[in-house]
Amino acid sequence: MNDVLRQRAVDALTAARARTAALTSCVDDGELTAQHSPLMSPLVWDLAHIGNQEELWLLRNVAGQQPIRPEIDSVYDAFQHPRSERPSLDLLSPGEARGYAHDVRGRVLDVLERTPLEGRPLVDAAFAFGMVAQHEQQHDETMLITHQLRRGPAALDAPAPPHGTAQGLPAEVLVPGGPFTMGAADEPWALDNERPAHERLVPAYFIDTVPVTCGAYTAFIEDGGYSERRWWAEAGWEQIRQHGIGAPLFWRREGGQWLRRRFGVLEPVPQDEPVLHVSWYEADAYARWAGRRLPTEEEWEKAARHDPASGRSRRYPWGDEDPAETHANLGQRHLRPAAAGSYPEGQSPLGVRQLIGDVWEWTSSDFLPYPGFVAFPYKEYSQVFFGSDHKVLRGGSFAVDPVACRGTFRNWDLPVRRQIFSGFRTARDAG
Ligand code: AVJ
Ligand code: FE
Repeated sequence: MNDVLRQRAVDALTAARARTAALTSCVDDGELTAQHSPLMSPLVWDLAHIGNQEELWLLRNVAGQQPIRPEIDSVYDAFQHPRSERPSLDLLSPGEARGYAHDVRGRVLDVLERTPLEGRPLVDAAFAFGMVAQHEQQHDETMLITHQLRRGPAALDAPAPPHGTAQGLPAEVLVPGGPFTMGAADEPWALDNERPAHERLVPAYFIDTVPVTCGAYTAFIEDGGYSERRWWAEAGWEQIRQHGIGAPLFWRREGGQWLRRRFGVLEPVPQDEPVLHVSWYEADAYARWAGRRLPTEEEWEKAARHDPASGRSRRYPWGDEDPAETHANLGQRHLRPAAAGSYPEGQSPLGVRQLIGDVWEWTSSDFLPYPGFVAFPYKEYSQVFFGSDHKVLRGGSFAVDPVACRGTFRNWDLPVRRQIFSGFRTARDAG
């Protein structure tokens, strides 16, 4: 068992590092140190931050080692410096950052070799390695967002995802009222905010079978959705007025059609693809225009995990098996969401599709702790973000690795954010 846990940790860490290397080797050093948007860090900051967190969480905390370079800790502490200021810090050069992360990783693999992973408090050691792999994958998604914001010719490429269809599927699915188990129980790498598992009573509701598509969203735009005050939450209305927003980020109108810029390529907006790069306010306004609403976080999770036949909650919509390529669009295998209706093998027991992968889905819920929440390993991981500032996103995007995605996984962000790989689906009360 120890060997299985150890191998799983090695594999997850190795896969994350391969992705980090790919994202930071396809552009030159000038582009690694440049700031492509004030919303993002220079790529070289993420690279060294990945190494620094790994050093803190595994070498210092788990193994009790002394700091390798204590003078750099504050530079890579996300709480000390907002992203917009990071280019002006005394950052490690790309070569130094790579060398540092590589050095940390070598020592981590030595520690992993020597650390028993089973049993209390050793389960926590196994978790710590999983958490570090997830952290690196989360920053890989962050770096992919930076790539999307970057100007200039494409630096990344990937094959197109499978092209399914929503034709013939019902527009919405009825989820019957009743209790379900929310949150993670036997999920070894679940983060603190996904715990503990607890029962929720959820009244019956309808939820969209597939995420809202670019085509459907275009109908909202062309119906004057962005110029009608009544669809918008107050702060959302202010944001679109102040910044002159009239379409999802990266869209532009040219020659009578909608185009979008995607990783350096300008292309017609695909009508049947889930809409991407919308803020919570845009999702909320669309839902109101459509006579619907965003699902709550518990409605989203019940649609994704509840098995009405057995009454138990699954790890994923399709069952308990880890994600396979036929289940979901995850792991940056593709650089876009798949058409709505794709991945029939990944659907939930009630037939809801694409809950996992493709686009992060905004929910109506604030990011709050579950009853019985305990911060672990630090309150800076989740707890400091709880409250009404952040909205919860669920399900993961095409850019999320399977190790950092499950039916219980909770992401959060500010409702104005739209550079993230965010989309949504809508819901309504039943009865
Ligand atoms: C869970 C994606 C909101 O990027 O701020 C990375 C993940 N936490 N480093 C973020 C995270 C610490 C986090 N999100
Ligand atoms: Fe981080």
